[in-house]
Amino acid sequence: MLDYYNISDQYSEEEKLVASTARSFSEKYVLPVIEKYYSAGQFPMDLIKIMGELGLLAVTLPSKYGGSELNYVSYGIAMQELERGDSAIRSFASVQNSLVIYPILTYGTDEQKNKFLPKLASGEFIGCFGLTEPDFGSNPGGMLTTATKTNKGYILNGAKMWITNGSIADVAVVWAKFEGKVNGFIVEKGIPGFNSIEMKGKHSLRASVTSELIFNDCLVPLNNRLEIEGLRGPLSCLNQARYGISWGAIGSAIACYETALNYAKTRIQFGKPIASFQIIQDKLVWMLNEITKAQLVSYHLGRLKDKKIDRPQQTSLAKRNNVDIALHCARLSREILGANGILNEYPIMRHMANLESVKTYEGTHDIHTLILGADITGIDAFS
Ligand code: TGC
Ligand code: FAD
Repeated sequence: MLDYYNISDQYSEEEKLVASTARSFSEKYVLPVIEKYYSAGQFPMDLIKIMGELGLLAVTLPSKYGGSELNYVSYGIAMQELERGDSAIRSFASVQNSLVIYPILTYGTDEQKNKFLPKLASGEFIGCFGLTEPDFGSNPGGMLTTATKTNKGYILNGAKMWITNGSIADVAVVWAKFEGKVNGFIVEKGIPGFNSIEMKGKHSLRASVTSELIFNDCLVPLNNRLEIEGLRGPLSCLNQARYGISWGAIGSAIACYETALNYAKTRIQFGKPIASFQIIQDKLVWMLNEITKAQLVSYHLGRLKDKKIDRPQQTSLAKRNNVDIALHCARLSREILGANGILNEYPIMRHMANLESVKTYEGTHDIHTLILGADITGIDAFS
């Protein structure tokens, strides 16, 4: 796999093992079937248990809760390999690792941790994360979903939209306003007043389940509230997921680059392989250049995270840059394949379409521009 600066030589033995485990998983279980699931608009449910057994759903979770207890570089490496298969597989793992296990581990009570974490780690339970609403995407602080407290529990009312894994989830981490402040609640499948509907008609992330969650006087037990208040709760989870996405996007970019390179070396036009033409080489070198830079950014960010000296804005830079270059790699690769580039015989259009979602979710490209702009100028341009 593309590693022009031999970054993987810097990996520990444990990190190398994660790379080979996740790579073989993608090659053995994802690549042979993904086009079929993508076309059908379905998630390959039978892969969940295997990911759980391989430790890919709870990479950094302590082993006492059934996790792999590895570092953030390992988590990133795993996300890169999964997304080389498909963004939907990485999305599933991102949500489980960063958006469901992380908040329960970080803000949950011992009872919540013991009840939910082992089953989430093994894949017996599927999780989802409900922050976005129909009218509040980039600006989650405006959310309308509310929680009110009664003797019996918290009553949730409102709706969440675009929720990955929503209608297949056993456990939803849902953010709602309680007494005017954003709070997190663990909502279990099947409780009265909680419904989910799968969203159809996506041209992107077709192998991922995306759903609407509806709360209609939904009674959540008193002990299912997380111990965190304010928007920093959900945003702290996003820091973890955005970091993983920065690695994942490199996986998509590499899949496109390698397809284009192999194609260019064998496709003959004007009596020569198209790889011999300078314009084709320029496109390939642009990809090599940007993928290598992206790998260095994510690898170094992982080391910062492992030392706990990272800043959220550094994650914004990595997510923003890496998804953007990955999308551009997909477009250049598609051009190199000419008409063949649009066929599902090759993975390029699938990655290109997926990356359009990845560019939007977890903070759009432009929102990350504003986060970085505010950081360097001291001036907040959001409103
Ligand atoms: P702002 O006033 O800047 O901040 C509110 C409070 O939050 C704190 N904060 C953070 N804390 C931790 N990590 C971060 N990255 C943080 N950014 C801000 C901040 O210090 C403040 O704390 P406090 O204690 O003073 O109250 O917030 P704002 O209302 O101006 O909004 C700006 C913001 C940051 C929300 C916006 O820039 C943003 O990030 N919007 C994007 C929303 C988003 O990313 N949604 C993602 C939904 S989940 C998803 O997409 C999953 S896809 C899953 C998959 O399939 O992979
Ligand atoms: P909007 O916020 O309406 O933005 C529209 C456009 O306006 C964008 O280009 C944006 O950059 C721009 N814009 C907005 N505000 C500003 C500003 N202040 N200055 C300049 N430009 C601005 N959410 C979850 O909670 N959980 C999930 O699991 C989840 N999974 C998802 C899966 C998929 C496939 C997709 C597509 C989305 C998912 N999301 C999820 C939602 C995602 O996080 C939101 O789509 C994203 O945060 C953007 O919100 P929006 O789509 O409402 O766009």
